[in-house]
Amino acid sequence: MTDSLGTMEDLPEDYRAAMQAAGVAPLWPMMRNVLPHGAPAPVTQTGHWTYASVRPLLLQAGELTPVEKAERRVLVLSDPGRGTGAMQATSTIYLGMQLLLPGETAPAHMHTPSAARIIVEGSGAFTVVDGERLPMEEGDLVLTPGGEWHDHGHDGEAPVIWLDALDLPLFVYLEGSYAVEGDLQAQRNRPDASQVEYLSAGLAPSRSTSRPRRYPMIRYPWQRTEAALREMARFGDADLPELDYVNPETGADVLPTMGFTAMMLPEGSTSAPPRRSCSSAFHVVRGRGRTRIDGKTVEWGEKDTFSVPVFAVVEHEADTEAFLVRVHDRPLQEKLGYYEERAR
Ligand code: GTQ
Repeated sequence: MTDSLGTMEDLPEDYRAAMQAAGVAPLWPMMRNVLPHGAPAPVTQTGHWTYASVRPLLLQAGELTPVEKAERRVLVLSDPGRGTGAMQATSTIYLGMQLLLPGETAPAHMHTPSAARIIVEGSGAFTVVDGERLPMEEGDLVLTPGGEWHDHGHDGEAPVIWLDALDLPLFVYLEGSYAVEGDLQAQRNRPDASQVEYLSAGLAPSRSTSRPRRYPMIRYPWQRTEAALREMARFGDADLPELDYVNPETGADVLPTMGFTAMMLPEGSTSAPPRRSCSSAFHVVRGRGRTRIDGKTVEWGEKDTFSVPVFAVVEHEADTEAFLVRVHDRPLQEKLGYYEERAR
């Protein structure tokens, strides 16, 4: 290992000009930028988007921009490390807060990136994914896997707001991001699969008579997630009740690149997870507390969202009983044979 690699300035002027003319560049002056020693050097910085600051702006967008002019009425949560306007919260995760007003429709489209929504406020809205009508109630996780048609509607009385998480930055990086517009979908006249085929954990439609879809369950009702976390807190062995959202047929993460993990922090509890190679964003479903992230403290409250760069040292502390959902890119990293955890 050498710490003193040659610089661009070490090289003669005419050689540098000749390299430029040939469309090449020397690796060694840039070597440590792309391969730093021992651990990555993330661009991502911790972001904290309080609901108190985002909600009024989103409601204002509802007055300023009709949904027909927006297709999706969304305020994007920009990574402070990349600056406001950055279409990403971490290297791979896009986050946006979306508003739908009563009676509005967000038209049908499909796109190559995958999306998932965590419902933040309101009731009466629904998403239709591949013909399946999915009610959106607070805390629910609703998937829109890449390539699946989806449109949003709202039969309720008050504004509905949800948090979108997409692997959009990754698809932009792959030069693979695009959408196709279509007509609103016909809705099958039946409840979504979480209410029928997959009503109970551990039970799946008989394999002898059914051929499961690639994404058999699209909606994960919060009520059940919270009930399961509470029972784990009561009887489980884990210090900290945590549940990964999984495909009920395969046990795999719900989407190819993004993972979702729900956690409960009992009142007064603290938690110090290992340093992880994946980037994360936390959404506070309920509760109040703080998280120290590489020494920086985020004081979070209900419906806030904050991000955590790769390999950060993280410590949670809950003032009240708290429920958080973590969005992360562990599934992607595992597929690359890379995911690691390190002791603090
Ligand atoms: O609801 O389909 O935040 O297509 C960004 C792109 C939401 C959506 C976003 C989208 C959507």
